[in-house]
Amino acid sequence: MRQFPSLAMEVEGVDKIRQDFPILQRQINQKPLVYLDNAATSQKPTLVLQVLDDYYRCHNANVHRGVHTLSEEATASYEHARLRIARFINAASYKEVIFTRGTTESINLVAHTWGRTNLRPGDEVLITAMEHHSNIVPWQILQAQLGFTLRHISVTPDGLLDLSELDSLLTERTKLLSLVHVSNVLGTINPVPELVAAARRVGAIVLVDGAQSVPHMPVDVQALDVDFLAFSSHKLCGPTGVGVLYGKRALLEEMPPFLGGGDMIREVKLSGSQWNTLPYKFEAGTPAIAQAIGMGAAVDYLTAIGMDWVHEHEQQLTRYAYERLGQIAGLRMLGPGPEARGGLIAFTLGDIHPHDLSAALDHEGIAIRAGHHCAQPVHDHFGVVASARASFYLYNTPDEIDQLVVGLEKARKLLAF
Ligand code: 7TS
Repeated sequence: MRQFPSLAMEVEGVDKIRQDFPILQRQINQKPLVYLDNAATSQKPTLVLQVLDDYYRCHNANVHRGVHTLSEEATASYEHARLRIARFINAASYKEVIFTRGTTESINLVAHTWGRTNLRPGDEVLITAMEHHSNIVPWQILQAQLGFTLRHISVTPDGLLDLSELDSLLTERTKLLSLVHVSNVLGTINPVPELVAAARRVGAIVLVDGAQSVPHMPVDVQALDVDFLAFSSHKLCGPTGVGVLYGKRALLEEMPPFLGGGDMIREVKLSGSQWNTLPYKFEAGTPAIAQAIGMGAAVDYLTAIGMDWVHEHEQQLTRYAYERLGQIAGLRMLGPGPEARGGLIAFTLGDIHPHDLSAALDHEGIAIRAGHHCAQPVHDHFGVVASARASFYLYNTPDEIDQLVVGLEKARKLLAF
């Protein structure tokens, strides 16, 4: 097996980190790429690219089935990735880490298995008004079939969860509280420990959508005491097509399987089947093997940098961006001040359509996201159809924020007032 260059444990600064990401050398429209669309997907370091390449060149085989060297190597790498990811979120056991296609599939898995078994008319599922569609629609689909009640915690004008009505929303009828850790539009970091404590008092379980938190800050499932945590590889420097559902072992043991097929069974007879043990019970068919191994490498990379460092770096960038963007006439930021938010800022600029803004910035080599970011209800709440969003990661710099500000000023003069 080829050896990969070991990661420098000492972070000598963002310049060094930037060298790990080949795509950051690209020119877009004859300008150096300024990549500020990390909430949609992050870029990938050389380490992850090398691991993917090495897997396909040297070890490719199916997992958990072949009694031959390649299959054993592939299985060992796949399971080793699971172990490192379990450690990354401090799961009590690798059995609690299920590979899925990503956050969306993880939430759907819980809806289809735990939800279908445990929810009936009269029960309530509580979400929030700042959810990504992937934590709204699965519950709406299930609600139509099972007839439980879906309620939501509202959002204050500051972009925080309105906890003033929590006592009437979270009651003995509530079976599940399913909420986003960090909003992909408002950036709000929600008070998960406080909400878990409130849910415990009424006997509800808690699912946390960690799509925008796990890549950006230390997340410890045991310290948070969440029942389920969903997150995606592609937002944390890993490949697309894979993600994780963390679940507490006792809950996962009780849940029926999600998809049926190979690998998730212990024994199949034409008269009936028995399910495999955890985590395989929830992994039917050939999994995204290379991607899961790549995700393991991404987690190694982030661990070597240090998640505290990543979070602090983004906090500094966000404080700076908040101040700089606030100086642009007509620019309205959605969500709370920098002290309560993660590394992203969604905004509108006068009457300029966010798509036009994004296209104008692209001329300058700057990538942001424009649209409703798969979170229409929270945009409705703030009376806008769409927003532009700049989102940061470990390789972004204050200089890139300056370039964003210059680009926005230019766009403002070009497109409107
Ligand atoms: N939850 C949150 C909070 C998200 O931000 C996203 C993706 C998802 C769930 C779904 O993740 P997936 O990997 O299953 O697609 N958010 C975004 C975004 O803000 N722009 O593009 C994707």
